[in-house]
Amino acid sequence: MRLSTQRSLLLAAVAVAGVIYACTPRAKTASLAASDAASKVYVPPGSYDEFYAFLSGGYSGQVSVYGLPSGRLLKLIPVFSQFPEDGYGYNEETKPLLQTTYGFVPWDDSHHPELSQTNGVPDGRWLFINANNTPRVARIDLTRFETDEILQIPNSAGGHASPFTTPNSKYVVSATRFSVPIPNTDVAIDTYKQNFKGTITFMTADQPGKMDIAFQILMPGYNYDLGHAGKGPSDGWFFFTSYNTEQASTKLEENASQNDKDYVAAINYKRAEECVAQNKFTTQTTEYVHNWVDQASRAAKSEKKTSVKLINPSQCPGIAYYLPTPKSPHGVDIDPTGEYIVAGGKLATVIPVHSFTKLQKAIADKAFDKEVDGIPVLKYDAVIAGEVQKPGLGPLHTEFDGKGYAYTSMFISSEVVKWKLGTWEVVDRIPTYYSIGHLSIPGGDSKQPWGKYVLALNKITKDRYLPTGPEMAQSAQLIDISGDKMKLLLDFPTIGEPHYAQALPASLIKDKQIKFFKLAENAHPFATKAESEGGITRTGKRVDIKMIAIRSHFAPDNLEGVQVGDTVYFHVTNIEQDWDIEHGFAVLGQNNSELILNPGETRTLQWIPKTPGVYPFYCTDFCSALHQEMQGYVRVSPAGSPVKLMANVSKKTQAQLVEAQKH
Ligand code: K7E
Ligand code: CUA
Repeated sequence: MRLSTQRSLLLAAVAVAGVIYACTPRAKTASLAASDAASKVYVPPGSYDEFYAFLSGGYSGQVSVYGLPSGRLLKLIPVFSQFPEDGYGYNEETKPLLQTTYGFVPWDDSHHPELSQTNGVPDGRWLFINANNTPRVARIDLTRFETDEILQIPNSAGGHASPFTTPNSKYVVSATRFSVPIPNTDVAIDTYKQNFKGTITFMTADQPGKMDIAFQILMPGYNYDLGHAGKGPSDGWFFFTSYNTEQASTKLEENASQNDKDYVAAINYKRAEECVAQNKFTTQTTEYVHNWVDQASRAAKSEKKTSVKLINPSQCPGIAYYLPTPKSPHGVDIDPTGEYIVAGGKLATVIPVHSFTKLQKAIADKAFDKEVDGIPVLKYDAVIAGEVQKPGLGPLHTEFDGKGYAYTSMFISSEVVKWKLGTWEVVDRIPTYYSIGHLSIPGGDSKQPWGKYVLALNKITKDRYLPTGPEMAQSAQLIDISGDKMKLLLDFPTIGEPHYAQALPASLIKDKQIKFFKLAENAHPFATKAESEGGITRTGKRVDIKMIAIRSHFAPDNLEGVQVGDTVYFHVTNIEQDWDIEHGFAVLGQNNSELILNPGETRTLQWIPKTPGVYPFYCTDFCSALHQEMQGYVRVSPAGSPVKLMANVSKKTQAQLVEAQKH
């Protein structure tokens, strides 16, 4: 088929698909009797779901946690975006997590949740997720469902191909979506071909609180899209899709869709480790930020880093190869055996599958077409294992069931297509509503998929739910893959755009949950462990208030001596030692969110009062029958007022405070 014909066919298909969405009210769950489907997703009250599913929040910057098969929303975990519901990114303890070299960045666009692995199987220790806009990778601890660490990625613009893991989570990776000048400098945009480069970054990830850039590989100035680690025989390799091999800097829609084939980059990272050990790299001065939570105080810290090891492939032969791949490939997914490398060419008419065995042979035989910037381009015929013919339109992402089948999402034809590894024949297809992006099978990108369900993560919801104005929540659909034929079971709305999701058996996580923080171990510098330890102190224009929260009061709860012009810090410690007993804190007129306090932890709210008066504060989390009594007052006087600092703590403490103030 001529290129232009193929392209207009695809565009026509897009248009037709659009018409279908607009006009046809879809039959309700055509594929399965409703009661049968309902019984398969019914989790009786008080019972637990079989799987935790972690859905990315896309442009909400968060992760949402759902139970499967019920589709119950269990939790929102804030990661890259401030979250007023629990004070994340607003309180003093978590603000440092959002520091970057661009300053405080309270938002991002997160696409790919990635569970940590042991021997190629998700292990339930951590969840990683990428920030697309200001390239970063975060670690979420799955004993607390909290963001613990965020590492910024220098020499990168658009951290999209991220944060895929190696089989023991020694590394997670990020490849830059946008090529830019490296280091980034002021050049004319039309010098793209000479001056713009890509990078692939390997980050060490197996030590909590110690993520760092292990090394970066300088790549040709293409767009890098997605990646996956090899496993089994291909362990030690990493695969990344690239598009815009045309190196266009304008109107990519047209200009980056010219070449019949773009590339999958095969990176031998064991070879990269050798080159690092042999000093075959350049130490580049650059700046990036590493943020992590100090577990003793539960307060985040932020540190600046100043250099990276940058490997140029021409310095380190054997580190990188290109596999020609039709056409503007998006996802690249490795089957559970580690032999097959499946690419989803957005504009391709087939699903190409490369063979790792053939790749090794092609390298040994030097079956190269040419070289780009020191990277050999292998011959397509020398590496291709097979092509899935007529799969549908717009293949994006593939996951595996561990029984020899692959499931590919088809964006344009809005369906999941099931096909057989090795014979490449399509064996089943099921429509999605509508425009599926990623799909997710529990463990479906790992060595041992748990199978059972595929979750379709759709871009457009249209007529599936009661309308809610011009914008509808995006949607996930749960499909049963336990039999020969896929069966649609359930639709549920998502938070933000659920690009990708990963799921694993609940049993790997649920019994490891921390229920409260031990007060005795709380090392926060302003922790208040008993009512008698509360108080108010002044250091110049800074006022620190230490306070406890317990059902159903704050202590102290009357405070005086604050003046206009002061910056006040309320350090509130929840001294409860029981599961799920939370308190909150908010003060009238604050330019901030509330605090939410887990049992045993201290959180700090900054407040800059602007006018004299008496300001109430209260508990925002309904904690007991006398929750409405859980309140207090802070008096604000004009600057220079003679009103003395006062906190109504026990007499002894107050006497000590007064004594301290005399000195
Ligand atoms: Cu396909 Cu960002 Cu992984 Cu969205 S990406 S769909
Ligand atoms: Cu404490 Cu409500």
